[in-house]
Amino acid sequence: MENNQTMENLGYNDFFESNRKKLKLENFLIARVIAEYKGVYKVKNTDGEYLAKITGKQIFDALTREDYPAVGDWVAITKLNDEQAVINKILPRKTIIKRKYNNRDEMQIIATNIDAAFIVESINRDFNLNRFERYLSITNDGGIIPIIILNKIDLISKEELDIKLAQIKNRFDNIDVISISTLTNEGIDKLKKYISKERTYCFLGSSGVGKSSLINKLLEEDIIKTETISSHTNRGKHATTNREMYFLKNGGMVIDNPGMREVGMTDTDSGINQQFDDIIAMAEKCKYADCTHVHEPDCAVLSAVESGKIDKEKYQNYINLKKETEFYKMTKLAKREKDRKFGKFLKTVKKEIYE
Ligand SMILES: Nc1nc2c(ncn2[C@@H]2O[C@H](COP(=O)(O)OP(=O)(O)OP(=O)(O)O)[C@@H](O)[C@H]2O)c(=O)[nH]1
Ligand SMILES: [Mg+2]
Ligand SMILES: [Zn+2]
Repeated sequence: MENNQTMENLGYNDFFESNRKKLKLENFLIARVIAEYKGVYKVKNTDGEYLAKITGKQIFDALTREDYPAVGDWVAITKLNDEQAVINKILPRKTIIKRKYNNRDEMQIIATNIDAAFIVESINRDFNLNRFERYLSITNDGGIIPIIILNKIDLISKEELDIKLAQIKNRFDNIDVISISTLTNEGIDKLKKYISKERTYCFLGSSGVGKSSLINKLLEEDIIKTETISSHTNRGKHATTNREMYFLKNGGMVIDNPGMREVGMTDTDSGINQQFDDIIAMAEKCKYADCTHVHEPDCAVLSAVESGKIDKEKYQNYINLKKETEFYKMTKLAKREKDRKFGKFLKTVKKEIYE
């Protein structure tokens, strides 16, 4: 990186600066989290890069995963030496992408403070409209612009590609789609046009779809290690194992992510409602205000599905995503109640000890 880099070049702007003042952090150095390893973060500012950990107090005070730093965050740090620092505080986030990633209802932050997300599927065997819809719901929810990438178009015919493009257009009519092959370079120039200086982007998608290969194209150098498909399927191995931000020559920043097996909903209501706005609008005409659109009589949504006005697969996906977010919120509530009771219990025990 050039030495005359500014904080703006790293994505800093008035939003973060005003929050820094509000939180009275003027005496701290500010840096951006550019990589995450197990419990250790790489942070970067105009002076350089540091490996950093959070304070014990932060760990003690953390209530959810959202209280821990994530790649993309702006943080207040204290330098320990030229290589190490401590993260004292996370500045409020402008945008966030999160998901539920296992059946223990754990939430994970994928990235923060990004402007747009490229949702990648490989066209030959990974293509799935429902999965796109999941990603679109979580990007909507975080206030992030989504762009769909169909990669590996060298593996199918022009006719097959046109059919898939029509399916996407039919299901998501106002999302930009880029068809790419990192093998033939088709579409790479189009992708480059989406990336502006001082803005941050991230690549999302299953393992093996070509996220790292795409970023290598943007870097114009094979900086990131990629894995051949046969070893992917044979060993179920992820080539990329940690989240990391890369800096492009044009001044844009891109975050590479490990492939995701599950894109579960958290408290994603608003993102889902945005994604399925035609169903939400139709629901206004249901007989019951609390209609779940599954079994009620005079349900306008079910009628629209029957008449073909609403795509059946889209409707089914809507019901599934809605169920997931309700379930997530319910288990969170139950957990909080348990924690509250445990807190009370501790208090009584303490009282008994002191009395
Ligand atoms: N045929 C074809 N193969 C591609 C294309 N892009 C990437 N690949 C291959 O797909 C395999 C996986 O690519 P990666 O870039 O490692 O995929 P990834 O999405 O980063 O995977 P994870 O890091 O595991 O999430 C590699 O063998 C690439 O060479 C493409 O456009 N066409
Ligand atoms: Mg990768
Ligand atoms: Zn209904």
